[in-house]
Amino acid sequence: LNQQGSALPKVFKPKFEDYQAVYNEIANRLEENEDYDDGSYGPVLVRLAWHASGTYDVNTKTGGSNGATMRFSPESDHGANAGLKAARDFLEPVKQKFPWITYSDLWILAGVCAIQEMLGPDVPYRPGRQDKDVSACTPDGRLPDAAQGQDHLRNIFYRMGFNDQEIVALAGAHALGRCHTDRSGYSGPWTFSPTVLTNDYYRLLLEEKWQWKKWNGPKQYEDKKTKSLMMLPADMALVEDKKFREWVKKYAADNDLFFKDFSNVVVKLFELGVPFPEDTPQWVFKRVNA
Ligand code: ZEM
Repeated sequence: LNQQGSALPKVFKPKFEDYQAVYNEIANRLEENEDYDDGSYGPVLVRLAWHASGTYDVNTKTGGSNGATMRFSPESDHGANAGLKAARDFLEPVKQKFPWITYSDLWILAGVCAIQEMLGPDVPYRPGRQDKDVSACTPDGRLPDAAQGQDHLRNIFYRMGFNDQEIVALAGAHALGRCHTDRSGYSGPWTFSPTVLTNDYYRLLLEEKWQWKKWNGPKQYEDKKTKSLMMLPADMALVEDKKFREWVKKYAADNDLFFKDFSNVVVKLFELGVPFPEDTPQWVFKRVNA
């Protein structure tokens, strides 16, 4: 019998180097398919980690990144998760190569890797998430609806345990990636460099003139000058609301402040509802390409 009182062989106890090897594997594959979007799987991996975590409810302590329940229907079929199969499928060979890592830890590690490799701040990481079964799937409607404004954002993010400053800092992730008509129905990127994390999202929100896009799709904004960038109604709420707007201005003016606050709030997001044992180490992974 081993320490757990089980007759099974003692489980492999991975260390920092083992997780760094997983990080390296992901980092080296981010740009393996130049035809995928803007040439990197980074943005969709960040979105997977966010949607795995953002289901958390502080009151019932359900949801969050501890479980990876988006592997299962119905959670995988929730409208908000449309398109995230691309990210889960990208990570499946990584799971096969490193079978000791849980999906829950892998998805968050991939988000951390993507942020760092896309030139974002260091994002400290702790391992220890456990996968749960289908019965732990969260109900639909816990993630934000892009068509709504500030009241909705506050309802959704306060439920996760965030404040106004943290909401604005988190939204800076929209410097990355794009909207897809076959996923959310919306179209286009927020910034001119969707595979590099900067504070451009805030600068563009404040500095560009935004107008309704004339098209048959859902209501979204386009920049008047180039008509090549987009904002969601929920993005625009950050400049319409006085309290949110103060933080947008701060982050637009100071990329270092944005990086510091973004790193802190993303660590908080990625750890929502995770019961780490007392002695869990926290690591910063070494970058591969950045
Ligand atoms: Zn997003 N997000 N998000 N987001 N998001 C999209 C894409 C991405 C909202 C939202 O409705 C949408 C956060 C917050 C919020 C990313 C990260 C984070 C898309 C487009 C929509 C509609 C999906 C598609 O069509 O593929 C709303 C309303 C939010 C409330 C504030 C937070 C917080 C994020 C991380 C910290 C990322 C990286 C993408 C780009 C994904 C990709 O595939 O390129």
